[in-house]
Amino acid sequence: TGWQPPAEPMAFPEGFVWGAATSAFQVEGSTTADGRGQSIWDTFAATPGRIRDGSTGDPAADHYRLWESDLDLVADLGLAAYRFSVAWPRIQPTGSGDVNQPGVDFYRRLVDGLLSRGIRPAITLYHWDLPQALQDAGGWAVRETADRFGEYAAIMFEALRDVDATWLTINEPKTTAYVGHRWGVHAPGITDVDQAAAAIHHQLLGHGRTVEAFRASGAAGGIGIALNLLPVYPTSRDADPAAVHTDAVENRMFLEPVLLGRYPSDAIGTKPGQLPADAGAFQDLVLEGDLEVISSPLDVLAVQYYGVTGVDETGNQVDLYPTSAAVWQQVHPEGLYDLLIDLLIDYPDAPPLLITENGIPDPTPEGTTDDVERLEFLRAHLQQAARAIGDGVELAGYYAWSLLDNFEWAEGMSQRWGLVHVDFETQARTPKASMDWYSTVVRANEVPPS
Ligand code: GBH
Repeated sequence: TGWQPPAEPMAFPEGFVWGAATSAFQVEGSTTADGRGQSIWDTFAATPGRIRDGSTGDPAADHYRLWESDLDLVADLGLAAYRFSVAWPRIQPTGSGDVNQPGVDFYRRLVDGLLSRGIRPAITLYHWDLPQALQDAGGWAVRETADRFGEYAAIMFEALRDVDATWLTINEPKTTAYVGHRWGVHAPGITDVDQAAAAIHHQLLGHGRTVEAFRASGAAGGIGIALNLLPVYPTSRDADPAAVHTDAVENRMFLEPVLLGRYPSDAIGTKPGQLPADAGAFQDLVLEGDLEVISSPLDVLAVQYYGVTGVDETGNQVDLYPTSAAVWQQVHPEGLYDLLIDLLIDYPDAPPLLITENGIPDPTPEGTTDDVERLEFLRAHLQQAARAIGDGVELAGYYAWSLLDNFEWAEGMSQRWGLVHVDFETQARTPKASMDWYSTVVRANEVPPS
């Protein structure tokens, strides 16, 4: 619409961090190797009807066994950074107590392999694979899980305390709360809005405790949280109030406690767009001192951007822009600019930003290596990122989602998000056209015009 990209390449600041991302359950496979315990996603994937194509976390992209050649690939592609997650059940098979040393050793090898190739690690501590034993004890709906998370995180800080890494506490607490506990489409498959609300607070509390554990550990590097944010556009004047409430539920419910030390007053209630949970019960979960812990200062705010939503006057989310092969993804590159600028205005004291996920699936389940749509998606979004930097946004880096085709949660292996194609029969890796293009962007530190 309004803004047109320049005819010349758009340069990024010196030192801008270019990477690609994965997560443990989505790529590793080997779900029973070396003492790994069971996670809620193992349970969920084993439940008939939960995963579209019936696939499980085994072998996924077999990365637990192929990690070394995968790191060679990352290096060959010229990426400066790689984001992965630690599978909590590899570290503590039942989510508490003794350390499973072979699990820690795997991530130590991975990190050393990155460092020896000159690649910066970004390490997510929780990307949805909760130990099943903790779910059996109530999962994120209970407060104890926040304590357990802090303890697990401390194990990892100790094990990797010498590493200059970007640590991320929790990946998308919103998704775990809403998709996992309200809609039941993700593990643990619960459909209870009050448990969803409780899961928000307990994840954020776990996040805060983990930040405290990080400071106490004296580990190198920095720490943040990865929030998936969703710019909300009202479809008419009459839709304005509902859009404000939707923004509270989708964005401010997470941004405000983490950055400002308070929950928004308009997220929970019975008005259009609000989270229809029990607001009183939610307040009862928030104990004295919790919000101080949750708002412990961060080194980075990680933003994951996939698209936007429209909201009508009844509070329903409606399509304003064309969707990708993922029905929930309304593709609108300018939404990334809007989001970054809104963060700059609304949270002037926020730490520097990092985009830790952005991407699009292949148009068909079989996938393609001639992925022009993805290439153009990346180009358009990187142009908007460069534009936002030019307008004052402090953006430290960008990680494409995803390095590899992988296990796409409820969609199983039938939705491919990789910049590298994976043949799931042979586990052969083939960079797609988008990856070849992205490599040139990374090496030049600028995004060319189309
Ligand atoms: C990210 O979530 C995840 O961090 C990553 O692991 C994932 O592979 C990637 O996106 C691609 O999906 O089925 O209608 O209930 C992005 C946010 C939240 C979008 C859950 C899909 C499910 C919608 N996602 N949502 S629905």
